[in-house]
Amino acid sequence: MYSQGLIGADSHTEETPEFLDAFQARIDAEEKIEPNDPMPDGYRRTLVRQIGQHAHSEIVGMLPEGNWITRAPTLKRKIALIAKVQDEGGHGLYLYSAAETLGVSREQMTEELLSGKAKYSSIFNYPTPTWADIGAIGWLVDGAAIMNQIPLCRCSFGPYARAMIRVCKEESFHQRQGYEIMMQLAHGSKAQKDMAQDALNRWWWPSLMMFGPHDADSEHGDQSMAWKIKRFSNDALRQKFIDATVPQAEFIGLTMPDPDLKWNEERSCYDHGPIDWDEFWRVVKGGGRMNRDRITARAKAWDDGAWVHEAALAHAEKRATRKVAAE
Ligand code: BYC
Repeated sequence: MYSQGLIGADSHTEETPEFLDAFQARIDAEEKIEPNDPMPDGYRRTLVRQIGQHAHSEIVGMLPEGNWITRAPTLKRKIALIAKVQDEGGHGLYLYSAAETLGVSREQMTEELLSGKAKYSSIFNYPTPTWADIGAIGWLVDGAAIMNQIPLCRCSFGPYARAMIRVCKEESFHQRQGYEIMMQLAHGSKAQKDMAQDALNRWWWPSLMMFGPHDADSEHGDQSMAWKIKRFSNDALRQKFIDATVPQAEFIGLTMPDPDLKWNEERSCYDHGPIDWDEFWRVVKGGGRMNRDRITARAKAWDDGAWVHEAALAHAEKRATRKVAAE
């Protein structure tokens, strides 16, 4: 997907069976792989793809919530929402930096997002028509993100794993602010409770899709698990999320929009109804309600910010020239 630069590890390492075995032995011994270490090209490409997609998701993820900053119902809600959206921007920056250590530039990654070559999470292509959507995003979307990201703190690639530690702490605050919004709405007037239930109805299934296709259809899953980039499969994390979230909905008196959802004594987890994978792939391929708006907004932000970018680069170049001249 991304063209590979030459920064970091030697991209010409010959991938002999001995080299691949030695690399796998490091992974199996739980050693962290660092940017300048020799690594198989596939490992590097998988990380650039996943970290790039993750970074784009954080940045695009600022848009649906940013939409509500000027309309948050109280000053306190507005302060919390601004802080949350700002955190997402920070997460995107750590992640772009982690990907850059693998020899891909931020410009390349952004171009691939804007051209539609690079993906971002399907979840951000749904609209946020009511205030309860902000509660549902915090509770469900950040809740799903935490479930996915806690294991990434143990990812075999050092810069990604370290970035995830801070990201997860912040996501935990985001999840609570969302759940607290839902709790207050669910305990409010009938209209407020209905609004909360409607948001849950619209966000539940897309949240389950965030974990990616079923294991049998996950193209990269097995290799990523062998490389300990991913620690759990898509279905395993989805199940953990369902099991953690259903009691939270019950606690605030909301109903999951899945008639097949049932506790399974034998498996000690919830069974759930079928996920609409046609919808998932349609949204991933650009056919969601908000895909076009999201990319248009990102393209505008990139173009509007070009002068800042150029000024920062010119400043950095000038400093480097001065440093060389002084040596
Ligand atoms: N949306 O082989 P698979 C957040 C793609 S942001 C779109 O299982 P993999 C937040 C997948 O890329 C949350 N595409 O892939 C921010 C692959 O296509 P390519 C973002 C998806 O990589 C603001 C194909 O389907 N989190 O937290 O092994 C506010 C086959 O899938 C999706 C991350 O990015 C999807 N949902 O596993 C609030 C976490 N799912 O690339 C919250 C890091 C799958 O071959 N990423 N695809 O063209 C991951 O953990 C993994 O990349 C995934 C997919 C579990 C998502």
